[in-house]
Amino acid sequence: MKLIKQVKATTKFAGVFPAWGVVGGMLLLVVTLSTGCVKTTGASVQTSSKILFASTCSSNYEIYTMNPDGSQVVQITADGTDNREPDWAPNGSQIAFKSTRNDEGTNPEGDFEIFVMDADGSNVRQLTNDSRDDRHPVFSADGKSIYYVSMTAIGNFQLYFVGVDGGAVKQLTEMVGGVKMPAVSSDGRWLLFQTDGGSETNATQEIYKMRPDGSKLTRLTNNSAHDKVPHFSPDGSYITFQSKRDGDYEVYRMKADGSEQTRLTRVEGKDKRTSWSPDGKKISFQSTRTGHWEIYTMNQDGSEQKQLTSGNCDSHMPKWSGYLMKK
Ligand SMILES: [Ca+2]
Ligand SMILES: [Ca+2]
Ligand SMILES: [Ca+2]
Repeated sequence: MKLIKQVKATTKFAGVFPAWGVVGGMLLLVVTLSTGCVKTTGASVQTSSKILFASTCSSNYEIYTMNPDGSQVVQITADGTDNREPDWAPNGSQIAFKSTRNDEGTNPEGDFEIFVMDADGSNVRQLTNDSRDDRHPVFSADGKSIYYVSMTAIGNFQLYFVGVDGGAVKQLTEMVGGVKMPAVSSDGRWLLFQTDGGSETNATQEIYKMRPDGSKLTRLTNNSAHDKVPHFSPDGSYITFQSKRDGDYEVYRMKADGSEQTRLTRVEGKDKRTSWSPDGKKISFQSTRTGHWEIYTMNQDGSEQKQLTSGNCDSHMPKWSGYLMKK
């Protein structure tokens, strides 16, 4: 991948700013261009919940936030590289993400590395430094560490762990076929992930949970279709996930022990990548039902599905802040 220097990308960005549509109310773009850089309001700790997402609306993947009703869209990154898979720190003060940035510095291969930045996009720190693909960063419940997956020497992905302040990385899984998409329970006692299936096992992707120390590994789904991208509800009683069991990717919900698997979406197009509001009443997800990837919310029973983003581009990977906040 050819990377663009930050100063050039910023200039280009200012000229082709995305045209956000208006869906379900006013969608206000709050960006101040100051000396060629995107400036945000940048509070250190959040006092209200925001939805974090990645979007191609400025031509490459950049990271944005918005209010849970779709208003007040703020662009957080603008360096012209590939910035995706953002995740909130428990108190909303920091964002973890993956990026191909720093190709002229600490990431000469231009592969995906794991980064952490302050919530206003400042103070970016690179946590991994290798030539392999690093993906799916999520904060631990205490906010001190990041779980992520990294490609191993044999080409599958396994779960790793690194401190937010850097330091040595630690491998947590060694599963046949590999694992992806870790998620953390709000009390920090459980990890969720999907097995990766693929050519090594010729198996479907299925959802597992385990303790962070690797004990109590439990398979939660078991069928002939892919089940993937699990997320706990804030109280840990439910898990949302996506499945192809009915022929089209839909969002499902199950109890934390794998029982009562219930379909929540019934729309043509892919419905994927859930996250929960901090009060456990709403679920955000992404869908191709309009032809582009757009971000939606719905009640936790699947009712009142509402489109938040709209544009001639794709918006992905919503993460609702406050999920891990201590009540
Ligand atoms: Ca890497
Ligand atoms: Ca690298
Ligand atoms: Ca669907």
